[in-house]
Amino acid sequence: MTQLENLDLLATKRALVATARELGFSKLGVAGVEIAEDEQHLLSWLESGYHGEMEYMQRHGSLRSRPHELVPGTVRVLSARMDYWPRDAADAASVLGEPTVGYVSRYALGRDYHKILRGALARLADRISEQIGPFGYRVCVDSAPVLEKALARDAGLGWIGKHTNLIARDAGSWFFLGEILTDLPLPVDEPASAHCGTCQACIPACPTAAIVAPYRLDARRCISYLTIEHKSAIPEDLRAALGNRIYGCDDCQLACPWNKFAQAASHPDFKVRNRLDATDLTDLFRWTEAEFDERMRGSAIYRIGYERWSRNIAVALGNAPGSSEVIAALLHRRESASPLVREHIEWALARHAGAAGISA
Ligand code: B12
Ligand code: SF4
Ligand code: SF4
Repeated sequence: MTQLENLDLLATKRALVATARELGFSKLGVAGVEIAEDEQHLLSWLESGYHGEMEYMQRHGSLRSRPHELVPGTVRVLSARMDYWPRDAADAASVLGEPTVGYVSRYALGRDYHKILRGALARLADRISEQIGPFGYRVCVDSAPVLEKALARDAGLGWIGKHTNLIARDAGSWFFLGEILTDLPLPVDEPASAHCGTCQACIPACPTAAIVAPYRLDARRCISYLTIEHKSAIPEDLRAALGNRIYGCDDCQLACPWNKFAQAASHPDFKVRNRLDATDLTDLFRWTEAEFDERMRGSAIYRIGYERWSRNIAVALGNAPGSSEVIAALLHRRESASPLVREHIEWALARHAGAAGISA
């Protein structure tokens, strides 16, 4: 293990910051492990049931706000951000305004960010241990129970906006977060100050009214949750509001004035793959399971599987104008679909039948 008394902690931190930039992160900061106030908000959020079917949120409870209990010996959290806005993607607002085309959230148009960030953070830790010798650490990206936004705020990376995403003054909010939990007592950064001010633009911009109060998200209503995390049927009363959003949702961030300062992704793996930025819903719905597996491998979308993907597209087809192509695409999958997908196909067909004045 590293001999702490011989280690120049400030120089180590400078090396971390510089190496993080070389590895594609736009910023790295250092936070302590105390986030007691955030823990209270987390517990009250869980108590309200806002996590829905995300039972892992309930299961981990306060462990999420105690990195030193998750990895004993942790005294600092290195928090890093990587920008993902895909510069060359079709314009988000135009796709959202075109109901026959599927809208895929900007973060999922390229390769799965988990692997990219985890790989880069592991390389960062390796590079530092080459300089200072072995030290205790664990890399986390999303999957580990860590309250990433609160720790990133304390590391000076940005503030939690009223839509509950982290925002940086010089980068908006289109970035991912990743952390290294460590036993190195590096100098901590100043927490970032908040700059939402009197703005509330994200709250009415949400299609499903999921931001129930500033900083309070009822995930059960959030389209990101409904299309990605929620495994069973999408509640009928929310289906129309999904529009053409088939994987995730960006509306609250698109409404945020700070995103005029957003930075485009520099990592090549965030480039659009499989024309997911603007493909007709009918084409997407005709993919077989084998085509889904082949095209989505390496994408975050692969994790939801063919069934949930098909369920989401069936809802969007129910929200699209009832052209003969849309009806034909729905009918084509009707018999072979799983019970879950079939129920959503029936809903979509019934909507079109209703709109055409024909009894469902
Ligand atoms: C669960 C989860 C979700 C859930 C719940 C979201 C949520 N707000 O919690 C769902 C599936 C809905 C979701 C959606 C999205 N997610 Co998500 N998600 C997570 C995950 C795994 C845990 C988040 C968590 O701990 N939530 C617990 C609740 C309690 O936290 P919170 O709502 O943020 O509440 C905090 C504050 O708002 C405040 N607070 C709460 N109540 C109150 C009340 C008052 C009065 C006050 C003052 C404060 C306050 O305290 C809380 C603790 O700090 C993190 C990764 C991680 N390990 O952290 C990614 C993460 C937050 N997600 C991320 C992304 C990109 C998204 C989406 C943009 C994806 C998309 N385009 O579809 C959307 C955004 C939706 C939104 N408006 O937040 C990124 C965010 C990056 C960023 N810039 O902030 C993360 C960090 C993943 C990553 N590694 O990059 N996500
Ligand atoms: S991601 Fe979409 S549904 Fe979720 S809070 Fe933001 S605008 Fe609402
Ligand atoms: S839209 Fe306004 S209120 Fe919402 S997060 Fe952005 S600055 Fe804050």
